[in-house]
Amino acid sequence: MLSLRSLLTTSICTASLITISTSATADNLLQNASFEDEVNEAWILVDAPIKPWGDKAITGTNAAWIQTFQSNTSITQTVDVLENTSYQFDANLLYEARVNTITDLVGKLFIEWYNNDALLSTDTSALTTPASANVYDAYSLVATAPATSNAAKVGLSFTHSGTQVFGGELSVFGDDFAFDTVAIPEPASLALLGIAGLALLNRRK
Ligand SMILES: [Ca+2]
Repeated sequence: MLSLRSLLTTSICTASLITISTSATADNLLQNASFEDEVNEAWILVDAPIKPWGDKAITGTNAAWIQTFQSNTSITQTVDVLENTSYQFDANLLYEARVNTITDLVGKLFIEWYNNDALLSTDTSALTTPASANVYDAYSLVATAPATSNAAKVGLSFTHSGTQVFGGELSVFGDDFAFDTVAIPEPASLALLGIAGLALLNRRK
């Protein structure tokens, strides 16, 4: 049976997570985020064509077919950003069941921060092959735009040494990407929430 303290701690943690997850605004800065427009040029696609894969789309009929059996695939889009502002990149990815193993496959989400055309820094998050194939999983990367940045190249890539031949290898599908500002609670706010919880706990004793 849960003690009051552990129950309250759980509640506080849950409240914190809800605060974080709902603080993003509803604006998606990415164009053609669900890949429904096949000729939209917002995305730069390298061996990752947009196709009407009806059974692979989360919404609509199109998804990006990321041909990970090729040696170097990527999907990127460049958007305007504000310096010293935090952003969250979300990508929904479906890994097909592997027939042939791709050794040394390296996947990552990344955000490259630019001041005009000058690269300032890059944030990355490694993509690991999920336990279950043929179902979508959500992957996220949260990072803060450095000072003077005014643009971000947002996307993902898969690379490997390139020894596979076509047919039977792993592909990854992507749909419903998002990139938007996100408010990260400051440590002081979280501490206040914890103090409020402890005060409530003491009152209940
Ligand atoms: Ca779609």
